[in-house]
Amino acid sequence: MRVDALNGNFGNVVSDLDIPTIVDDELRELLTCLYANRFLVLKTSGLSKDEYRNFARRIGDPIPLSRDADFPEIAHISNMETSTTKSRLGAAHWHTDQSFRKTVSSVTMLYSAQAPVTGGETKFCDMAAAYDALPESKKLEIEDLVVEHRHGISVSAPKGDHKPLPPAGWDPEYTVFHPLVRRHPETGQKSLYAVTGTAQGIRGMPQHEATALLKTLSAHVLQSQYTTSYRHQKHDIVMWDNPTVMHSATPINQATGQHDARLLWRISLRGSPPLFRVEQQADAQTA
Ligand SMILES: O=C(O)CCC(=O)C(=O)O
Ligand SMILES: [Fe+2]
Repeated sequence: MRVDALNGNFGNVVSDLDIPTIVDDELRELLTCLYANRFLVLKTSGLSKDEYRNFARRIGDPIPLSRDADFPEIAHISNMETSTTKSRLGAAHWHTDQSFRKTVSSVTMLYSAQAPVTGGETKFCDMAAAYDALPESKKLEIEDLVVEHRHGISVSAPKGDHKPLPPAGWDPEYTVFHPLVRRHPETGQKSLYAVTGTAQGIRGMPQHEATALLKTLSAHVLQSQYTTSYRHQKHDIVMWDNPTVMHSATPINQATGQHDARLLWRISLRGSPPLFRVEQQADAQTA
C-alpha cells in the first residue's frame, strides 16, 4: 500500500490497496495510519455495496442508518432525486457523528458513488492537535468536565452552521453526557471531544459559563491550522476517526445532471476493530 500526505493540514491518501482482498496486516497498518492522521482517503477502482460493507465490518460494528432492507447499514447522502434543502444542508455544520447517543461512533466512512466536478467538499477538524496546543492551565481546568449533548443547534455552533437534521422520530429532549477530554480507545491519545455539534451545556456549570467555555473551545479548534477539507472523487472511500475529528459537509445545490451529482454511501461504526482486540489479547497473554 502506498501512503501520501494530502494537500492541507492533515489527512493521508492511500493507493495501491485492493479493498475486497485486504489482509489483516494491511488493515492493521491502515488503521494505525488512520489514528495517526485523523482521516484517510482510500483510492479504489469501484466497489459494490457488499464489498464496501464487508470492509466496514472488519473495522467495527455498522450502525443501522437506513430503511433499506438489504443494506440497513448504508445511508445515502445525495443531492439527487428526492433530496430536499433540509437534507442537503443537514450535515453542513461542525459535528461528531453519533455524539447525541450514549454509544459513540468509532469510524465513519463515505464511499463516493457519484462526485460533482466542483464543490461538495467535506471539512475536517483535528481535535487532538487542538487539544495538544492548549495551555497546561486550560488542560487542567477542563480535564474532568462532562458535556451535555442533545440533538439540535449547539450552543457553541459557529456562525454559518446549518440546522442539523435529526434521525426520523428522534426525541428532541433526549440528552446524553460525554467527557469533554477523552482518551482515544485504541491509542490512548487525549483529545477534545465534540465541543460543538450537539454540545448544549456542562454538568454542574451555570449555563452562561458553559456556553462561553464551549464557544471558546469551538473557536479554538476551528482555527485554520487545525482544519482542512477534501473534495470527493468518484470511487474514493473517505474514512475518519470520530474520537479525534469533527467534520462538516458544505452546502450543495440540487443536482441538475451528471456533472454536479453527489452520492455518498455512508457507514458509521461503533466498537473497536476486532483485529486490534486480537492483538491486545495476545499482548495481555504475554505480559
Ligand atoms: O456530506 C458530507 O460531506 C458529510 C456528511 C456527514 O457529515 C454525515 O453524514 O454525517
Ligand atoms: Fe457527519
